[in-house]
Amino acid sequence: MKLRIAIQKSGRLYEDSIRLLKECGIGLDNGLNKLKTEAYNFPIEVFFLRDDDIPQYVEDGVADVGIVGENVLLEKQRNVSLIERLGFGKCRLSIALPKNEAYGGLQDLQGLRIATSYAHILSDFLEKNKISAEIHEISGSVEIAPGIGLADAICDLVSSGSTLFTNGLKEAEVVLRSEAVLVANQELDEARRKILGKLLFRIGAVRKAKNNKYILLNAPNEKLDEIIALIPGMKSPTVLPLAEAGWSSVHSVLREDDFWEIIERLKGAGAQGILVVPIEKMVV
Ligand code: PRT
Ligand code: ZN
Repeated sequence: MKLRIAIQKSGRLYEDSIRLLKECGIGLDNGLNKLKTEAYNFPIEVFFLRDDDIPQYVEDGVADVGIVGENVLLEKQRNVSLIERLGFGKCRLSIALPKNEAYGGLQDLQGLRIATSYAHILSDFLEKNKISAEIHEISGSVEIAPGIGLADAICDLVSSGSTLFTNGLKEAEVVLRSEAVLVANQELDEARRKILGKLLFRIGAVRKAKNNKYILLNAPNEKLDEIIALIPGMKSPTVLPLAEAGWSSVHSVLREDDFWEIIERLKGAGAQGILVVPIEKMVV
């Protein structure tokens, strides 16, 4: 019994999807242009598909789970379960206008022609905000639509914003914030559910590790209590005596977000030789 996972065949999610599986200790042969491959050390089979097709394949049970952008998931409106956000492929689906057009808020979208490949998401958004606009569904190169007179505005994915900029457009309204997500068929059998559970456990450990750093520092013994109080470790920090009398080495785990602020305070409290190292896997 194997869990069949669909990932993007090539494109923006391909590399991060493969990396995630590798970080989960799943060994795959590196063969591009394949339709599918099996892991040699985990009961999983990987299907390489176009991202647009993944929700349907998972709904139909051709694949059991899939990795796809939340934007695609919502647009395709398929009956699959969102299991986990994966933290990569981040972008936003935004409405953009020609840069010289004044924009004072949603009501300025009233009556516009908006070109998009995300007609469902956009129409839900407009309806929710009681805006009536005309949606022109087109499948690619949405950003050129205003320039060629096809539309007054667009609704498309943005990450750095440089595509909008080079096409003389400006971001006016964020419709959706998206990232890659793991989706699953709604009727997985017991055996596949078990494998999915194992995979999720590993994904959790990899993601937790990414959000945390291992910290080592030296502290004068008389400052130990103060320094330890600053570190919100997994449990309590490890404290080991140094060869030099009166000093200890403190080891613990820090959240990436708290990192700079705590480092400053540790230094202020007398910590020295602070080392911060990445963690590969973290199981708590
Ligand atoms: O061949 P296939 O159909 O599988 O791929 P695709 O061409 O449809 O998708 P692909 O590989 O472009 O994107 C896959 C997924 O990556 C998307 O569904 C999003 O979830 C996610 N993602 C993240 C993005 C972007 N960032 C992104 N910037 N998808 C597309 N873009 C495009 C956007 O459409 C625009 O043309 O990049 C341009 C804007 O980028 P900036 O950096 O100039 O703002
Ligand atoms: Zn696509």
